[in-house]
Amino acid sequence: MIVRNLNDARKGERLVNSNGWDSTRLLLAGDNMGFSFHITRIHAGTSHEFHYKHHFESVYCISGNGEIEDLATGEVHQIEPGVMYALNLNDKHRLTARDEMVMACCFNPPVTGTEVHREDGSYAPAELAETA
Ligand code: 9YT
Repeated sequence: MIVRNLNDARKGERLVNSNGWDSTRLLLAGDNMGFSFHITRIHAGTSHEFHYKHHFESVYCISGNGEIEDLATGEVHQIEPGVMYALNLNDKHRLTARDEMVMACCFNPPVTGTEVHREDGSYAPAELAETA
């Protein structure tokens, strides 16, 4: 069994800081669960274009609110606590936070811990990523 505390994880390398958001990777590829599990904070007033071409991601909003735009269709969905979205089509999207949003995210295949967004908004495919 694996048991990890978010506040402890935020004190070490599991906390990845980026421009306008951070992500604490509570489960990574090295845990051999078949998915990774992260708690992400999207900072208030920021907007991000992401395109996980090589991963499926599901995201559950714990707190805060904002919106997600499907960049293929232009459809906009409001995100608030209790709402989940799943990028089952590797959907290219724009995520905008009105206030700080705290989200629980799962990635399949799991991220290894080293990923940052590439210029096209994706993370590298699992076979190119380092193993955590
Ligand atoms: C919700 C979202 O896509 N945030 C960007 C970071 C990503 N979820 C991650 O690496 O945790």
